[in-house]
Amino acid sequence: MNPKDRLKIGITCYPTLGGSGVVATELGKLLAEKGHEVHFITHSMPFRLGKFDKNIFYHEVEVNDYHVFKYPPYDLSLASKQAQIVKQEGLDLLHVHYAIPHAVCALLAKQMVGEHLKVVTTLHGTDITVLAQDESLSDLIRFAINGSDVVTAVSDDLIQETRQLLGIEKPIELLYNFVDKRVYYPRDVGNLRREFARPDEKILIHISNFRPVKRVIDVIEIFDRISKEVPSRLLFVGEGPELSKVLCKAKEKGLLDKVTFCGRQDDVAQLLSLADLMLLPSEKESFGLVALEAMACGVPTIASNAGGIPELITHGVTGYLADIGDVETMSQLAIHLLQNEAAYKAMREACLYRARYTFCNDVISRQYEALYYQVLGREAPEELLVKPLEC
Ligand code: GMT
Repeated sequence: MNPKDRLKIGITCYPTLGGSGVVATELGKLLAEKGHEVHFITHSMPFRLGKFDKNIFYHEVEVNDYHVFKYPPYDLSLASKQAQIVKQEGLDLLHVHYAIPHAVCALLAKQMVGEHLKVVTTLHGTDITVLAQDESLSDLIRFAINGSDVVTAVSDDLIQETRQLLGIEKPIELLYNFVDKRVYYPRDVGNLRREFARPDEKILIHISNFRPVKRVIDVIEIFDRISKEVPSRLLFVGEGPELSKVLCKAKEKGLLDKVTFCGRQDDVAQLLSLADLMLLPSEKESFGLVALEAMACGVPTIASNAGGIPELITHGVTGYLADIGDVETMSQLAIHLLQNEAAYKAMREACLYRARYTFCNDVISRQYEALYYQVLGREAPEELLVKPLEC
C-alpha cells in the first residue's frame, strides 16, 4: 500500500459472541491485511481477533469503579479511551458498531478531540429493532445516528425500519455482512462426520446465542417433524438464555439421542461443513450472518421470512423461507429438499456462487474502505475503484 493511502482506524464493537462483533473484527483484520492501521478499543479482546498482526492494536477500556458510582460508567470510560487513543495514535476515524452506546461515546470523543475526527456508525439490528422501540432511548439513538458522519446498515430492511421507527432522513448506506472465503468454504470433514451421524443420516444445524428472538424451540419443532420422515441428526452450536428450555423440549419429544449440543465453538466453518441444512426460524434478523456462513460452506438454510433474511436468502434458490412460526411449512420444505438430490445439489451450487460473488470479503471490505476515504474527503486509491473480477 502506498503510505499516503494508509488510514488509521479505530474500531469499537461488542467483542464477545455475536454477529456484530464478528463483522467488526473480521473487517478490522481485512483492513490491517491491506496495510491500514487498526486500533480496537473495546472492553475485552474481540474473540475472533486471532493471531498477531503488526497493523492491529488492542486498547482495553478499563471501567472506573470509584466508590460513589452505584453503576460503574462504562460509557464514559469508553468515550474517554476513544478520545485518548485518537490523540495518541493520530486516528483518522472511529468506526463504531451499534448506536448505543458506541456511537454516542464516539460523538463525545469527537467533541473532546475536534471536528477532524470522523465517526462511522454501523447499525446491526437490535439497536434499532429492539432499543429504538423504547421511548427512553429512541431520542438518544436518533441523536447518535444524526450526529455520525456516515451511517451504514447491514440490510435494506434495517434501513427502512430505522427510517420508520426514528424518522431518520439522512442517507444510510447499505453494506451487507460478508464472509471470508479463505475461512468459509466446504471443508473435507468425512472422518468427523462419522462421529456425528450414520452415512444414511442427514445433519441439520442451528447456530445462535439462544436469545428468545431466535425462536430456538421452533428448531426442535421443525426437527421433530423432519426426523419422522428423514433419518437425521441435529447439531446445536452456541449458548444462551433459552438453552435449558430447548433441552427440556428435546427431552419431552424424545429426541435427545438425535440432538448434539456442541456449546460455543470457534471453528464454525468445520461444523457447518458437516451439515446438510441450516435452520434459522428467527423472529427478527437484520441480516442473518450465520446463514451466510452456512451458504459459503455450501449449506442451504430454511429460515423465517423476517427482517433482512430475504435479502440474503432467495426463496427456492439458496434456501427456503416461510412465515415466522410456521414450523409446518418449514419442515415440509426441508423434507422436500433433503429427499430431492437434484434440487439439493442445485441449491448447494447456488449458495456457493452467491456467497462467493455477492457477499465476499473482497467486495464488502472495499465498500467500507471507499466510504472511509469519502468521509475523510480523501481521494481513494485507484485500485479501489476497479471492480474485482473474481472474489
Ligand atoms: O443475532 C444476534 O443476536 C446477534 C446480533 C449482534 O448484535 O451481534 O446480530 C445482529 O448483527 C449481525 C451482524 O450484522 C446480523 O447478521 C444479525 O442478523 C443481527 N441480529 C439480529 O438482528 C437479531
